[in-house]
Amino acid sequence: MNCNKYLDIAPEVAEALAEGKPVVALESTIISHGMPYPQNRDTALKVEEIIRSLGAVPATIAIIGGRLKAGLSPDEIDYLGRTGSGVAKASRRDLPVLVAKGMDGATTVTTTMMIAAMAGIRVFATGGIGGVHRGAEVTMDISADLEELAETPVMVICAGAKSILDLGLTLEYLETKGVTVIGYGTEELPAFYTRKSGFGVDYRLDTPEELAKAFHVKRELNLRGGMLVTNPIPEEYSMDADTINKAISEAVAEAKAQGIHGKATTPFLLAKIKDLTGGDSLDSNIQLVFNNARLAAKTAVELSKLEK
Ligand code: PSU
Ligand code: MN
Repeated sequence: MNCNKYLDIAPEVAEALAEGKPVVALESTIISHGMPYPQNRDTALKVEEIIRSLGAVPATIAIIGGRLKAGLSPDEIDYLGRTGSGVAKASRRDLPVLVAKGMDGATTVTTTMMIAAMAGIRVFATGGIGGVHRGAEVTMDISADLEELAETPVMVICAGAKSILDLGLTLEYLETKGVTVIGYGTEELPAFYTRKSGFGVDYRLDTPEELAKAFHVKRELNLRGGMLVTNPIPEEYSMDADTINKAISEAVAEAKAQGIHGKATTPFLLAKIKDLTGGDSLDSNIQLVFNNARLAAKTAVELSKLEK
């Protein structure tokens, strides 16, 4: 466990880390900007329950009153859910000012990885990551998440990336940066709402033990950076590819027409897709987060055996 004067580690999380017990980090932008209230709060609380039921300790991460928090109370989770996009979406570049001014921030994959690493947490479960946006060859819109994966030693377990992104360019970028992309039980990169994307991953691994071992070896080799595990949405919750791809194309066209750019792009697209698909995409989204939380908890349990 590490110390930093701006970091507050919740007592339950601090105790687990001190004893080498498994801990799973969770992000908060998915709560504030990724889902509507109250489903966002209920999902976040249920994810914590799932992680506990599998023998790990959850640490939901956010910035509250300028403090970097590893581990939130149910009230803090409710506050982020209720306030929604009224809370700043905090990426790496936002941290200094939010902390200096004592503000609140919802952490993206980037800042959740940063704060997890500061606390000594190695496994992180989320829904989807940011990546290279469609049209990035003109807009240069490339998520800071990819740089963080290249630098910060945290395993990120997600359901792949939505095709609001250019998945091919996202994989090229990760390859350049030396980030291993693993498919859990699959050779194909999952596309969040669907199990298939048409793009291959670097390696297929089939058990939490194998995931833990690969990450452990990476650490022992002193290789910097994280690892990306892509876990396909369970078949019964996956969406029809044509339906979702049509909604995504419409959302991307609408964002372009309205001149949406910068940090607003991803939340705009997520909200638009949810509107266009009714409740379906939200249900799928919730289920894939549960699925990732289960895999992350099992992997954290295996990793704690290797890193005792
Ligand atoms: N993709 C999703 N759901 C999300 C996000 C991305 O399917 O909630 C959020 C995550 O917090 C991710 C962030 O780190 O959006 C990426 O934002 P940007 O593209 O602005 O880097
Ligand atoms: Mn961006």
